[in-house]
Amino acid sequence: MTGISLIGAPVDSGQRNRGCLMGPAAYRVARLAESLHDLGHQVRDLGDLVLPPLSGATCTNPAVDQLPETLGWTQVLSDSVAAELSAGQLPIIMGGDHALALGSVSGAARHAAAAGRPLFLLWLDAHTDFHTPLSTVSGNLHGTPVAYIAGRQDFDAFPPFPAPIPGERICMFGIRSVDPAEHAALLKFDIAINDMRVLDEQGVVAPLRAFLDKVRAANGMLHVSLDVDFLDPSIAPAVGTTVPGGATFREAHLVCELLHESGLMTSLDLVELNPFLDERGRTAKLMVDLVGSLMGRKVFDRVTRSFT
Ligand code: B3U
Ligand code: MN
Ligand code: MN
Repeated sequence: MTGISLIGAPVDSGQRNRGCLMGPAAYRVARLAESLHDLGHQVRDLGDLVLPPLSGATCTNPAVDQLPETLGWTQVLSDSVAAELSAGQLPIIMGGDHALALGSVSGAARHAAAAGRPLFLLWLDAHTDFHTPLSTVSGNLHGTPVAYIAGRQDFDAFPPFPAPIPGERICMFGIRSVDPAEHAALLKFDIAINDMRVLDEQGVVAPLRAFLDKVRAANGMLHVSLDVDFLDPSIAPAVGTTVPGGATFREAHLVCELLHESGLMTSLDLVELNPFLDERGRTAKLMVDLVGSLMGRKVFDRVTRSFT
């Protein structure tokens, strides 16, 4: 039994396809809390976070969109995630676009530093989200959290990231869209980038086990950030930035089941669900199912047969 805190984060400031702000409501309609409760967990829904009064912050890159809003979300998310972790809870952040990870991982990093434990990051995404506010071409800040978390420069408007996570503690899965500026910067970091080529050749088990072994050996905390576009758009259409060739239903469930068996995950983001783009709630339902696998549900009950 785990104490789970559901944190609604109606963040829509990290990109320009409006609709992610409906994500927390969609997770509630898809019965996320009830499904976790049915798995035997104690669940508290803390409701939705509220954007604090906005600053007048600006950025020298004129493309950057909605910086004050994203700064506000970063602050409230960081505080909320740090508080829940300190209370011994497992926070699940119901997004909201991926800009929310600027705050959620910052909160997890603050807590891990206070607890004297190293924080690891598992990034399940089609994208590396490794832009800085100065390198982004789209100006969409949902493309920047990993750069912030890894301690890259040029986040002047943001609070300094508490205890940046070294590249060796970051692992990505599902990658299939990387911009040239991100690519150049990633070469300077030792991040495990398991792109779709790696998954096609090796499957998810070996690379994921290798990463989880490192987390366990270091007695680390593990933040998992699950972007809907990690999944193939044919099974998860409700996302603004679909990229073909994503994780299948079985691959995604297997990742979640392995994570559950490891017992290592200490916080979780659910990001980029845009219910406005969904088909009869199927993406929201799939995400709820995946969280079920993450928290102990087996898709198939294994049947042991005896042939003697
Ligand atoms: N790298 C591109 C595209 C992108 C990043 N994250 C998402 N899309 N979801 C950018 O705009 O930074
Ligand atoms: Mn993302
Ligand atoms: Mn993405």
